[in-house]
Amino acid sequence: MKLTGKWVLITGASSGFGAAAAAAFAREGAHVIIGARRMDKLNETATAARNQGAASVAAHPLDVASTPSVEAFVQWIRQLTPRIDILINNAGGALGLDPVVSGKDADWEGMVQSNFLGLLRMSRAVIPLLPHHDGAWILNVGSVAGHGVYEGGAAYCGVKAGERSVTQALRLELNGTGIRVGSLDPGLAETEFSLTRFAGDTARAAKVYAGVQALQAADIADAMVWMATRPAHVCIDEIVIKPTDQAAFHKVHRRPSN
Ligand code: 8X3
Repeated sequence: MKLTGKWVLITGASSGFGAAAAAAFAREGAHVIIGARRMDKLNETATAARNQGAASVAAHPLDVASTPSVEAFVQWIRQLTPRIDILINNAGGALGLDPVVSGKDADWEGMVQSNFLGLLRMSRAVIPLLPHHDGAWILNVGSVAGHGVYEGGAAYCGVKAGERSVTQALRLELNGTGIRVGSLDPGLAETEFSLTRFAGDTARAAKVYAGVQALQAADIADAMVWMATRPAHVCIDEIVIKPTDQAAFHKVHRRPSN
């Protein structure tokens, strides 16, 4: 399926996978609509997408953790286009790596709001704009954390497992409409993910990727474009992508530094 002239909506597009996806779909000639909380960063994404040849680019503040913000965002979209062809639910992330016994309410609630409820809110608001043909698509960005657990990951792994449940429920609910639904679940990826998880502690974040040839945001955006461009009758339900160096959560090959 060609992406030229398709309307693609990407949440969490201020950095990482979302920003890379905006550039990648722009290169395909799509209309790119992006949302995120940080407008300064979002505007940088918009400029980059314009430079990549998007049919058009529009950016607007969006906090998926807030129903009024999601509703205002979709009202704004309705002034641009009556239809969205592709929704990429990318917003979310991890907050903290504490074991349950010392977990913080703010971290847990933040992760549930952005990763899990945010996904539900965005899907509810945008599904009415998706056409029932032509391979319309909802892509939820999950994680390998939705396929297993690790110490300190109870809440994050929980919401990412929840994301898979939402994806699978939507797949069932939308069967017969022609709307495709899938999940893309990355492993170790060098984005702002760890910086956010560790509240801006750059040294701790850098350790996560030390010696590992981690995934880059562009690798994930590349896979998104591949999934989106399958023929309309082909739905990629779920993809797990990890760095070659990461065989499992606790099995990561680290190269010695020179
Ligand atoms: C990010 C991957 O392994 O840090 O979603 O949970 S992991």
